[in-house]
Amino acid sequence: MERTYIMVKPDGVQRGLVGEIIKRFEAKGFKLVALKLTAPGKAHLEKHYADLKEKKFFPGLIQYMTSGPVVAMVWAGKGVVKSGRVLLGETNPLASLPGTIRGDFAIDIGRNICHGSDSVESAEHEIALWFPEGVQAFDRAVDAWIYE
Ligand code: 3AN
Repeated sequence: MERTYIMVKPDGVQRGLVGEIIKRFEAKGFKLVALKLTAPGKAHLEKHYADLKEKKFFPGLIQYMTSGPVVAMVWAGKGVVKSGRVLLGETNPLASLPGTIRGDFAIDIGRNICHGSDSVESAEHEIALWFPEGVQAFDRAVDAWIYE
């Protein structure tokens, strides 16, 4: 089954939005397969955002991302990478529709609450980076009620 890496960023954790974000992915029918509260250092975040390192906002991004703990999660399900990005909304919260997480709870691009992998390939790369210990497989009884 397809997997994606979803992260509640420090602002989302401080604002008490962890449950709200988990709730939306659960309600959709996706399966939570890994979760941890963690406060990674600068080097780890620089790896996560390596493709943005030439951007002007990069130092501010790393500072924001190391300002508090994050909730790192792996979610599984059919089409979860693309659908997860739809649930999150646009990178710029002001361009995000109501009903999306960023559309409902955020204003600034540099405080946009959550991260979601942008492709199946980057999802697997990010899962390996954030869960080097591996992700255990669990069966879930409701699958037959979600997939035909
Ligand atoms: P997304 O998180 O939607 O995949 P990316 O990968 O382009 O978007 O950007 C990663 C993160 O970098 C964003 N979530 C946001 O926190 C930050 N970011 C992106 N663009 C800007 C910008 N123009 N100014 C400040 N921060 C930005």
